[in-house]
Amino acid sequence: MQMTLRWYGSKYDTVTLKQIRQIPGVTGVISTLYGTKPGEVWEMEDILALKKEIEDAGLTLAGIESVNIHDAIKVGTPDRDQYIDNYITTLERLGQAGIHMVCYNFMPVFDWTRTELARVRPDGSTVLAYTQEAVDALNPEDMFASISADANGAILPGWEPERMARIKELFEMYKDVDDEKLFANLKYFLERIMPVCDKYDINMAIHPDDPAWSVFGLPRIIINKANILRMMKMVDNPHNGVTFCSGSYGTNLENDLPDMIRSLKGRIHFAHVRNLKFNSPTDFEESAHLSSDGTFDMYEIMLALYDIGFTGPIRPDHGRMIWDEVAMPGYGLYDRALGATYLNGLWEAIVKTH
Ligand code: DNO
Repeated sequence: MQMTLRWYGSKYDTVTLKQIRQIPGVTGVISTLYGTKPGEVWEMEDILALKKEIEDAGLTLAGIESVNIHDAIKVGTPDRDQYIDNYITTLERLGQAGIHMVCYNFMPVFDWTRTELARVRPDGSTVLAYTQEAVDALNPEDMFASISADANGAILPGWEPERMARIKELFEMYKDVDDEKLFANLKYFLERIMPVCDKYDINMAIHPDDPAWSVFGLPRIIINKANILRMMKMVDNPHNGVTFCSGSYGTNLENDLPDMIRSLKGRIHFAHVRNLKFNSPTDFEESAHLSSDGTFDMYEIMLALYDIGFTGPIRPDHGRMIWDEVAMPGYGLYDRALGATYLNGLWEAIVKTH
């Protein structure tokens, strides 16, 4: 595996490439052209400039998170082919630039959802948190207002203001889309992009829905082992793979994370590894990565990745805000650096004892 950190680009991120380069064992970053909108074709010169900036800092660009999917593709409207063509052009250019892993998600309207961005933990750190009760008490517009008010001035991925300004329209678009329709639209999209992925050896890595259940009545399909195996079979190509995100699948305590990992051998192209602490099955907060700080056994998760021969990029996921850092919630330097170091430590021990 290759240890990486997510980096939003020098225009958007409070963390620098120089800082990332100094975290022991982190050799790459996962990045994106953060200023692009879903549906746009990425310019080759922008892709190459991003890659060069990262390589000049002594790191590699280990993959893209995310090339986002336009709603026309998820809803399956008549203009979807145009947006899929654009996506294919972007993939071609990424392939030509030597980039072989692309993370994306197929969540309607919202990307990941949290109800608090700065819940205070007993040690004084602040973390992202979720309670179903809070979601049930809010309408989607209010949810956006409270999220953006807490974001330390950052634009959160999936919560871009121009997108949220269209929230009513977006809900309207999805009103006839149920789980089956969403599966069918995902299949259609994957079948169209697989030839370009085969040609350039691009591993597509779908990110799970977070939390792993329906929010605000919207369909959500990338939530559990049965659905993900269905997705793997419906387009049975090794380039059709997943981002195994422990913190997203783990929101549903019925998901057995090590077992899911073992069932996805050969199809996990990217790993997000983080821990959650549950206060009740519908109230959780993002703890430190350490097993004893949360609910998951991080050793078992890393062992399962080792057992399936995982070689792709991995990253510590959201970190806590500690040591008075001010950064995009979940994406500060300090706690993610601790997370990377801890995961590297677990990995070293597993490698030496197996
Ligand atoms: C949240 C992230 C997600 C993820 C996308 C992938 O912090 O894990 O925004 O990047 O869902 O497309």
